[in-house]
Amino acid sequence: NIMDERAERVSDFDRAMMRRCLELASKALGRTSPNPLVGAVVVNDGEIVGEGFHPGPGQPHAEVFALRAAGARARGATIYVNLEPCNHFGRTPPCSEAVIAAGIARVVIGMSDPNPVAAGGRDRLQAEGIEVQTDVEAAACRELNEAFAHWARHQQPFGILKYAMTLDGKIATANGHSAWVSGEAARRRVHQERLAADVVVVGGNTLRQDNPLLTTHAMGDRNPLRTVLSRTLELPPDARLWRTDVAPSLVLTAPSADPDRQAALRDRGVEVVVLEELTPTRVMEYFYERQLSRVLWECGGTLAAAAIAAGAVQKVLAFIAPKIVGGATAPSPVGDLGITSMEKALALTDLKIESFAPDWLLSGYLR
Ligand code: AOF
Ligand code: ZN
Repeated sequence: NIMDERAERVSDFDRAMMRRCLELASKALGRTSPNPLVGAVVVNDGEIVGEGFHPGPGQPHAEVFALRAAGARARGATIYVNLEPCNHFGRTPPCSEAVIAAGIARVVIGMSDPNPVAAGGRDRLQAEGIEVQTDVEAAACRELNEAFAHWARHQQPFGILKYAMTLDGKIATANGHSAWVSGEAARRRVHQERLAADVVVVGGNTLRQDNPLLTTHAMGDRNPLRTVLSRTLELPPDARLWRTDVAPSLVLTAPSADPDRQAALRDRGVEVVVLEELTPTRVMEYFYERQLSRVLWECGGTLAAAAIAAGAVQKVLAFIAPKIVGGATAPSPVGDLGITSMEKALALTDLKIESFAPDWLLSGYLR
């Protein structure tokens, strides 16, 4: 039985080392796009002799740092890495060759490389007579690099729609008041999501109504590119988003936008880019061109519906607060999708529910 054999060869220790790889990989959270988050650990005789992670594009890969740290103790050792070692000359040489040259005896891999250009390390290592185990802690490994996998497979950024709603499905009261739907724990979780994101997107309405800062706050010195989509540029002159000393801001607009308003924003250090067509599809293409691979939509219902309809949302993070505001005209998280029958409802898969007391986070994926 193949599963039994595999179970014997992959131990709890192996799984713990793979978890360590993910922890190391996460040190570069938000800094590696369009590259993946990768960590590596070298273990000789049950002892960790080297660790490393990939800091970002153009820099050495995780395996290289871990092998360097291990030095001669890599000979006969096991290397753990959450992504299949690359087998290509990209910005850096192939990790498969580095692993072979170091005299590694066993390679434990979390997931295969979804990038067809770099894949093949596993076969290369096996051909060399090295023992290889794959798919160790696979679910956690795939989740950490879900944006990279989508990017590599579809040549598109990965879109995440985040919203916070009351138990009766409202994101604000009827007059637009929304601070705050969810509590502190949930909001901290959102800051963490911003840490992992390359871009955060809102529309002009959210900017006018909520005046959000859209930073990671205390989560670290790194912030996503804070982006507003606005055709008219009718935006408050004193918005918190124009504090470009805190984090960079980008306004995407249409050719019809008033040049004086564009100039006023640029004077404040805001980057203004005119797109021929201000649609979620074009916006995602633009992000792809800029190699921004994880896009967090924190917009209101109208833009959220347009993003979903355009296929710009792959994952949904729905925070649910145990409160009721009522109101037939109070806004809800997703506007009109043109769905008239319940069988046509968009179904989420791979659901997860987590507690951020007093709120809940329900997350899942859209096909
Ligand atoms: C690994 N270990 O730590 C990373 C890998 O341009 P390059 O040379 O940086 O190559 C980027 C590709 O290599 C990237 O698309 C992905 O397929 C793989 N990334 N591979 O063995 C690492 N970051
Ligand atoms: Zn590599």
